[in-house]
Amino acid sequence: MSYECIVTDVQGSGPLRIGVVTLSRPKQLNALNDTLMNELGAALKAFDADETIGCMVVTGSEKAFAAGADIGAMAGWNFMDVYKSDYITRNWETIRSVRKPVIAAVSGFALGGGCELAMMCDFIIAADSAKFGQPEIKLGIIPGAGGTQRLPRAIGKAKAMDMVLTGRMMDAAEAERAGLVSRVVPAAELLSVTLAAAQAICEFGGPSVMMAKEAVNRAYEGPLSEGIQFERRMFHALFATEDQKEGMDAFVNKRKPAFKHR
Ligand code: DAK
Repeated sequence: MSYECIVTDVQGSGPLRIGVVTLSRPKQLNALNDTLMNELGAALKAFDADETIGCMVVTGSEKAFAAGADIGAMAGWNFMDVYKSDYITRNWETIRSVRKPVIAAVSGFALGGGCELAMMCDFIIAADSAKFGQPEIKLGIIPGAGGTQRLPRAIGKAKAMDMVLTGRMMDAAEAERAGLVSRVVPAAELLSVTLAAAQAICEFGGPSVMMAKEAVNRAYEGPLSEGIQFERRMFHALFATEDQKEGMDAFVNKRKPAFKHR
């Protein structure tokens, strides 16, 4: 499948492989327009439905993961344009319906919608060159793709307020200290480290990977008591899978498990 604003690729070895999506609007620092968001959603949904894919990676260029929503495209819109066309919700939320893990590999700028897109992924691995920010305030708007909600959950209210109200950028080291990213690696190793993490995920049992993602998202999005209840049900349900029998038998018999992803 060929796209205009993204490049897709399959990487890794073994029965389950890694679907990689690279954002590619280099002249605009991967600014996110409708075409790009439609293509990203379609590519992720296709990988999600593909039985041979176990994990996905979304990445950009060395200079920019994405410098935000396309300001040129938005500049002339009025309230009715964005409200009636359900701007953002209609194609930005697709990534949240993907059931397999999606890792963001971020190098360079992840600003505005770019930071929000990275936060919609399941976790972020950052290059030491990464810069995160929600600078929408400088454009007379506010974050509109979850930034005011996901950023405080990720880094706490004080830092989120600072970022959203001053529009300042946070470098990779600060982002790691604050809990926005899971690891920081040298820029040259970003893709290899991210692919290694994705490969490790691909080698675990598919049902437990999907249920683990669902359960962590409950913690992130809902109240604790509901999350605990959900986790318990998922945990119980995994005892109905072949992978649980295999994983535990392999441990007891001191051998490597051969998961069948069912
Ligand atoms: N959109 C369009 N083009 C962009 C862009 C963007 N967000 N960011 C950069 N570019 C373009 C620049 O215009 C420039 O194009 P040419 O002039 O070469 O044609 C090219 O990319 C290279 O950029 P610079 O020359 O500026 O490069 P520098 O290295 O000097 O600076 C920078 C890099 C990332 C610091 C700078 O480009 C910058 O500040 N960019 C804007 C960052 C920004 O403000 N991002 C937030 C965008 S607002 C909504 C929901 C969500 C949103 C909106 C509404 N609703 C629910 C309604 C989200 C909004 C946003 O994300």
